Amino acid sequence: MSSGYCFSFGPWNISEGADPFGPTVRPSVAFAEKLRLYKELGFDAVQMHDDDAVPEIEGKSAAQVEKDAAEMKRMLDDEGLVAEFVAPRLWEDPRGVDGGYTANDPECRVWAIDRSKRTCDIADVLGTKMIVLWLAREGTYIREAKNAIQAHRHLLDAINAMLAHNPRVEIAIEPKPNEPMDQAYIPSIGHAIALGQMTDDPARVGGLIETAHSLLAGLDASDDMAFAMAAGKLWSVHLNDQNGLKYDQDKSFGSANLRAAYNQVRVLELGDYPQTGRYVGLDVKAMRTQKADVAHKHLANSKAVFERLVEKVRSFPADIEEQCRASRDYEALEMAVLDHLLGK
Ligand code: GLO
Ligand code: MG
Repeated sequence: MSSGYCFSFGPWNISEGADPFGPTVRPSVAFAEKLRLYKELGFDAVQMHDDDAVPEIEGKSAAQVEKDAAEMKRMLDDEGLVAEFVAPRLWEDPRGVDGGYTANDPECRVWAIDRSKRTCDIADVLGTKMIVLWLAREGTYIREAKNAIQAHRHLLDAINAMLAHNPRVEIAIEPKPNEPMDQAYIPSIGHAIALGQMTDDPARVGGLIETAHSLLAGLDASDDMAFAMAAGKLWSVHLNDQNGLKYDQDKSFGSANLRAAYNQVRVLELGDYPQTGRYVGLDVKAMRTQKADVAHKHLANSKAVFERLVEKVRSFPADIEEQCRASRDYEALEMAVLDHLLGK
């Protein structure tokens, strides 16, 4: 049975396995080879950073950027793939060291906005409207480092500049409370949607919710998704999992907390997410221990778990839910959910 959902992942989800404590453990997989894997693993769309689409973007003129993006579009077409979104990768450039949009150095802020405008140009060429803003270094290690009120206004200026530069793009903010920063400025979907409402064109600003990011903020990812859906602002998801409050683990979907995964799928079903035409994105990492020839299993596994949970949600007895709610017997409802998940 087809679940009706369409899936995406990012090329960085097939990685060499480096971590802050050790070097790479697997050889690099060429970009073209990664693209070839998409369909094989059952995926239709590619999440992209601007410099995934146009490598070494910084040395290139606007015309060259568009030319290279057109070449990337041809590569995607040849594989029968589409770009889900493009995201400006500000956090790897030296000028983004103190955040790009919120850097104290005005020259860095100008650079960040210019680079983001190029990202919008690339999205046009790749045929997607969506820009994702993961605000990696837009925050502080110590509060005294920035004027936080001004910093939020700088974020608004940057988003407004992108909206004005390209009237077609829509911006999905991907909130995350910490890492790499001690404190990020837009730590939750509530902040993201509120910031969107403060922009010049609120209809063109929404959100992307990543499971691990909600958990790191001490929030429930399914309720975060519900909040965004109630506002018509859930424009993508990054499903994964997280074992407690530690570094951002990007574990396979459902691998740490199957019940929480079930509830994320349930809320997407309640909100008729497939009807919105939006993708179910995965943002998952292979374990560092994984050998090169099997370092993509986390993607297929996450998708398989998602699809099996769709079946679980769809086959949950609605009458039992209704009765338990009517009699306010949530112990019985909980047991019914556990029975269902355990296969009784
Ligand atoms: C990191 C983020 C990152 C973004 C990606 C797209 O914690 O989840 O993977 O999703 O860079 O902007
Ligand atoms: Mg993500």
